Amino acid sequence: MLRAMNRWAAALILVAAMCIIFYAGYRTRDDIPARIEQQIQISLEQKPIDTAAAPQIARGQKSRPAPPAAETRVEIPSTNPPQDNAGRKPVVVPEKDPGESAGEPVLPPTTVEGPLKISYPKPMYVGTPVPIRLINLEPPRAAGPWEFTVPAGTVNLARSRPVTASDTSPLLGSLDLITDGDKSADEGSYVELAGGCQWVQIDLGRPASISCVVVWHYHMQARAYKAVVVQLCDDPGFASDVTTIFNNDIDNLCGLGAGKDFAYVESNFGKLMDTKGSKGRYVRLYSNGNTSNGMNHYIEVEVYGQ
Ligand SMILES: [Ca+2]
Repeated sequence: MLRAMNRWAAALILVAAMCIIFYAGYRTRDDIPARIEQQIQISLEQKPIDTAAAPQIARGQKSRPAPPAAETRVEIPSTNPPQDNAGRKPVVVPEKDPGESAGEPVLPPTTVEGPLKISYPKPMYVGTPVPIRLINLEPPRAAGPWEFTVPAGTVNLARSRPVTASDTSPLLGSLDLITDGDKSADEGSYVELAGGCQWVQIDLGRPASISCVVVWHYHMQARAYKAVVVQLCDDPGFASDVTTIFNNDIDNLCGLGAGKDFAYVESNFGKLMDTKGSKGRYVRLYSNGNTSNGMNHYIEVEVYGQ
């Protein structure tokens, strides 16, 4: 009898133990989604890694862990132009070349050896021609463009370059008119210097090999300028190593020595002077009045070289 009761007690204990184990397993399975959700929430609330506070690379360690990628902001350009507050489109001002002025456009350097291309102003002779009496006046030349061959890389080195003069206070105009590219003879397009022997000087900015110089003194009237002398030098004071490329000052009025070149009549084609590749940084041009009056004038000077 006692042995039978022990069996029943053991069976009850075994059944109770199984029920407890089954119940515990059931609770554990129900908790899994809740715990996963809690872990995800904790991960989302974690702050970014502070790279400054991150441990330094230990000796022998090849590299530190890569820091979290920085936020990349992608700007999507608008297809509409920006507008001001009034909804109006802004005025677009085109960029201007520093060397650009009211004159002719700056031509690019020549790419091959060939004819020099010069932009000429329109002829502007007006009034009654004044008789020209010079014993060294050249024979009449057929009016037309100059035919002159220049090497590759030739450009007008004088364009927009600074100009100085013996007469620092011109009677009309200003010295910058001499290199501004405007070759008109209209009022406001030329500079008038005082009478007597005067010079103007262009700084090319660097020593250059010069093929030719083209000069427009004043072409509103058929006249010739006297004592025209053109020189090149690397010294702005023209104290030494001066190269004279043109001199028709047969009476040595400017004190630079008597020249043998011909005097010439002004025209819209200007006067081309062959410098035969002479070198220099500064170009100085002298004159001593003209056959109409005692003043000295310049419309434009071009210096073609490399
Ligand atoms: Ca000019």
